[in-house]
Amino acid sequence: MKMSSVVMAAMAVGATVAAAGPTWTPDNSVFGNSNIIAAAYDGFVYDQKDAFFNAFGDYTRTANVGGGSSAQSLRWSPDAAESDFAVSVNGNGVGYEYYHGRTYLNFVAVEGGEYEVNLSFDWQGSGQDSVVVHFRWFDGDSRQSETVRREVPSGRASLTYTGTLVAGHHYEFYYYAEVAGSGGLSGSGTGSGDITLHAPCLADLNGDGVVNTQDFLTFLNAWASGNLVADWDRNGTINTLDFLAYLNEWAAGC
Ligand SMILES: [Ca+2]
Ligand SMILES: [Ca+2]
Repeated sequence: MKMSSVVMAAMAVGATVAAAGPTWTPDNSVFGNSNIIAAAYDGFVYDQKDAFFNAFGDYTRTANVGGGSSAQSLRWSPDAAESDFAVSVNGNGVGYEYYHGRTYLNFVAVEGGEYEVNLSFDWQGSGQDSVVVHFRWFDGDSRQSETVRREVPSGRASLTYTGTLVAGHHYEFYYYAEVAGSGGLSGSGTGSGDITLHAPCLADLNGDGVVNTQDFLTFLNAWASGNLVADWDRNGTINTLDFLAYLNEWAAGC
């Protein structure tokens, strides 16, 4: 190994401290209760079914009008939020119609870190003007927000978004999938909305997103030189157990 790579690896060790992963807990102190809404409007009649909650759990609602329906389910856990959307429309409506499932997740970020959103809705039918998926986050502490939206004239709308939670901040995540038309809407659609909290990749010591030989050399240098970064089991001493513990995570990758 060249001396320069040893020095660079040692510098990388000194500059990199693995962060804890993001965690969230339901919280209604800023934005009120979380909610899922199934809604259906056939031009004559509007039906909306809500489920309000302030806890992790499974929630399902279905709205029905004129033989059409809009259903939404949510499974919210400490690791993720997973939603499913299902719409069925039979062409009996007149004029402007829409069918959607909406979710409001209100929570506090206990620990900060990265999350990923994947939203998609696939409509197979006729009479539609738009197929939409929409995601917005609002930070009640910094008062910042961002909206990501995809709209297509037919077929499948989808979006992916990556964001970062700040520890201690209160958030509202709002997302929905919708099909709307202005005459003779008919068909069916299915979709999903997933929010995943990314566990940190601890073995990626230089933080470049991949686990490879460079990370291993970085660890090896820290271990050989007694750098506390190599105290992988955090017991205050650096020995063979730390080497084996790191080796396991390094072999597992991310
Ligand atoms: Ca790496
Ligand atoms: Ca140790």
